[in-house]
Amino acid sequence: MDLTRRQLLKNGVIASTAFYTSMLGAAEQEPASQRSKLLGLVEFINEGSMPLDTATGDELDGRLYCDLSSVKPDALITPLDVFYVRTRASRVLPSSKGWQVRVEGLVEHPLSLRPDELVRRAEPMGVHLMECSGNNRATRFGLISVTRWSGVPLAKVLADAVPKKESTRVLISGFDQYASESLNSIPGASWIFEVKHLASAQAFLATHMDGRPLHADHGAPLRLIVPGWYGCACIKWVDSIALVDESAEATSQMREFASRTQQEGIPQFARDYRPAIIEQAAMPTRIEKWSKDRRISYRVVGICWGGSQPLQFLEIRFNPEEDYVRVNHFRHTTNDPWTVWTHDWSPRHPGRYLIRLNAKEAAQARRLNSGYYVREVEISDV
Ligand SMILES: Nc1nc2c(c(=O)[nH]1)N[C@H]1C(S)=C(S)[C@@H](COP(=O)(O)O)O[C@H]1N2
Ligand SMILES: [Mo]
Repeated sequence: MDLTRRQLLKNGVIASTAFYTSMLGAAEQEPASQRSKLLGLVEFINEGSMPLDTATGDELDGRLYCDLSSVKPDALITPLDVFYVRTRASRVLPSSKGWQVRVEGLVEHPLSLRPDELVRRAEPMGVHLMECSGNNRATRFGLISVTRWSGVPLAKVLADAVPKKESTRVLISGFDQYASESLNSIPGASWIFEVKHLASAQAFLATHMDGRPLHADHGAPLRLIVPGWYGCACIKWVDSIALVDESAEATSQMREFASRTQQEGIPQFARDYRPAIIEQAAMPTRIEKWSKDRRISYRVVGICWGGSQPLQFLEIRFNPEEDYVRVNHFRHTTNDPWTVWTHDWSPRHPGRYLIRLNAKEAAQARRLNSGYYVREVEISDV
């Protein structure tokens, strides 16, 4: 049902007040005499041209960019088959039957855990967003998704192994051998976290997405999820959890992603890395063209995510020479996962518009403030 609706929407043939009112809430229903008709979507321009919602490539160069235009207030969770993928499963990935996760390093009781044990211990872990730190205009911002996760809290696994007093950090590594060489990425995914950061973020070893066993491309049998952190820290195909101390050097993955996770230079030691958290961000994801009483108007739908405090308001600007105005329909109650907002827009002239959001109250929003999430459209009818 939802798929058909998405396809219909893309072709602009849905003209239903039912859909319109589902976005506005019953209070703003329009009388039947003033029927509104959704004419279609306006595509963003000057972005990558790769296909969306389709897996391409293999292993380290395998990707799936999800189509954010289907995110709506009533469709917050990304359909599983189009949850973004950055690095597809290795062709030489061992079967999960013999898989072991070693809990090792500075621990009193080294452990070797089997995936089926962890699946038995899995509990609901909530709905969380994941975004690749390399998500940008060239990737059509398709490297961001939301799902409902289950798994085992990392704190429980660590407690079972009893970390030694001198341990302060945790090195989490995944299986990263591939049959073919990558053109763009360095193999070897592992990240070092401060124990207290993993605890405060409520990190977990995920076993299920949206009630289904993890797919190989998403890190089966086990992957790490650190809510609120960039995807590059969310190691897939986890096979080792090692307690380390302050002398630990940064991993190749941390160095590769240093600038994208806003580090100062490329620090040599793990202790000199800032948490790879997603600061407050927001962007438009869909521009609807409507006819209301035979007049053309537009509705911008977008998302707001990251950060640590809900915002009272969000501002939007259509081209640098215009002023920021408050987004009409914005209610922010959580920083994870994303919040969908809508804004009514009646551009005065045809032409190109650079749409940009501003979160004045956010403590930190470096990417957003740098114009990183700006998106452009060409409006022909006003
Ligand atoms: N083992 C391993 N884990 C990994 C990676 C990888 O290449 N190898 N890529 C990371 C990056 S950069 C991202 S954005 C997320 C993507 O997770 P997904 O493909 O399930 O969306 O996985 C992370 N975990
Ligand atoms: Mo990533």
